Amino acid sequence: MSLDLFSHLANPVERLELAPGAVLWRHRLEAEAATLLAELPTLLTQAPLRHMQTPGGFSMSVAMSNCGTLGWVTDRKGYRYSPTDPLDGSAWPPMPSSWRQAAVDAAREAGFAGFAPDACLINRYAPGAKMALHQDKDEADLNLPIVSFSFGLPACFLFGGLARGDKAQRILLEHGDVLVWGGPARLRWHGIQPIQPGQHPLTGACRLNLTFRCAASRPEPGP
Ligand code: MD3
Ligand code: FE
Repeated sequence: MSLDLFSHLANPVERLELAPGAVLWRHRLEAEAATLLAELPTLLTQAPLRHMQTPGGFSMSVAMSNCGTLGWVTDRKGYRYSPTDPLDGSAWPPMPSSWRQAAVDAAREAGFAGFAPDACLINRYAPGAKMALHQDKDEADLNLPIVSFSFGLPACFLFGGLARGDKAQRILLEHGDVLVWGGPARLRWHGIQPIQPGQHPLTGACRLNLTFRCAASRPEPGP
């Protein structure tokens, strides 16, 4: 007879270099996930999830909100960062310090010391929701990295190249996974395939993704 003393522990954290500038840690936030996600209800009471309109007039299948001093928004006028929530003109709720710290730690370990996110986009995927292949280039300084946390239902992430038509790799993103994209990987095309139905003990029938960005340009150091 063998005694299982370890099955209650999180899966081991595995670090993968997907490409120059792109690091994936599988299961990195598993143990911390419940604590991090406990911040969500308050944030989403202040700034509810909503399906934004694309400039072309389509409703996004991913429901979104933001926290931090800037938030990513889209409507018929285009994609941009806004200091206020277009639903009511109020400031976005502050970024929880536990979220910021977890993102800053991951960025530093990926080689991006001094990452100072001012924006966190909250993406909620119900089954069937997807994100078409795109580049993230609405931020003022495209040399700065983006950090992403995945929670809940798994997703098939499409990781393309620097040209739209480059062949994309498929990468499974699971609960607690952390990605950092910077340097030569920062402008790679990427997307999320439709989420499959399922239930997760912490998120229920959805996937949550948090992306931490430095959206504003930072002043040059003075003389
Ligand atoms: C690769 N979100 O919000 S996160 C997005 O899972 C976005 O919700 C996806 O793409 C999601 O813009 C993917 C991983 C990610 C985030 C930013 C990137 C990958 C990236 C920026 C450049 C290259
Ligand atoms: Fe993106």
